[in-house]
Amino acid sequence: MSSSNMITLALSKGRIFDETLPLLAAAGIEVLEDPEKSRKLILPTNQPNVRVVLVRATDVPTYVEYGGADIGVTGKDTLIEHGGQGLYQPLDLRIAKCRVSVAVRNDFDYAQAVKQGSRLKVATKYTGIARDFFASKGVHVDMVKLYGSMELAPLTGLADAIVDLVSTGNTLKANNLIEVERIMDISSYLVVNQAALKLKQAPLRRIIDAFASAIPAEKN
Ligand code: PRT
Ligand code: MG
Repeated sequence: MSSSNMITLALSKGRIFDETLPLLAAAGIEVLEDPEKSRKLILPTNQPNVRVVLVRATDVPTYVEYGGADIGVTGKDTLIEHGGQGLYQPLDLRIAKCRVSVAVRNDFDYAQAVKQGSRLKVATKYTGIARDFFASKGVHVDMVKLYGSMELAPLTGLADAIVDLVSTGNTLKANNLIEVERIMDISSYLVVNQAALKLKQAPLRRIIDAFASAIPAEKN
């Protein structure tokens, strides 16, 4: 875990950073530099004992698991693929919401392709989620692991289907893809290093409680 009485918070740039700012504000924490303008990877805050480290979204659980950061904010998608071992997950922050879905080309016969006992070529960054989902349907999957731009795979013949995050659906639409199944709803979670939670209990509790009080209301 990060040293002595310093609290280190791991965030990724972009939507997670942006949507975590109001929660930090509720804890009286203000980040003193804009990650879009600064090249720094460690950002100071107005609290001398709290700092933010900027890591790739997929690396947040790893940083917190091994104590490179005491706490972090990460998507449930990333958490499931990581496995969540060694992480205390006290709060669903209800931010950065989206869903994991199956999408195909709009001229592809998905219903026919997923009949029991069939094979489907699936491209995704979410191989764990995709494997479990298709196994539960009895569909055999040839998995193609990708790290980005999943939408391209069905358009180039690399795969029949993709498993990817969908928010507005605009990216799928722009690429002539359709969402054929929703696998799960996603939001971001607060994750805490288990040793840090014991050794830095008071300052971490303060942050967890302040975040809890500032979680956006469920809109349904
Ligand atoms: O982008 P980079 O490769 O650096 O990393 P990353 O994609 O892992 O990070 P980032 O910041 O893009 O996403 C971090 C987390 O935000 C994800 O793990 C999700 O939990 C959450 N999130 C919420 C999203 C979206 N909404 C989202 N729409 N992450 C990605 N997207 C992408 C999606 O992959 C697709 O390409 O946006 C596109 C679809 O958006 P719509 O609105 O067109 O449907
Ligand atoms: Mg991204």
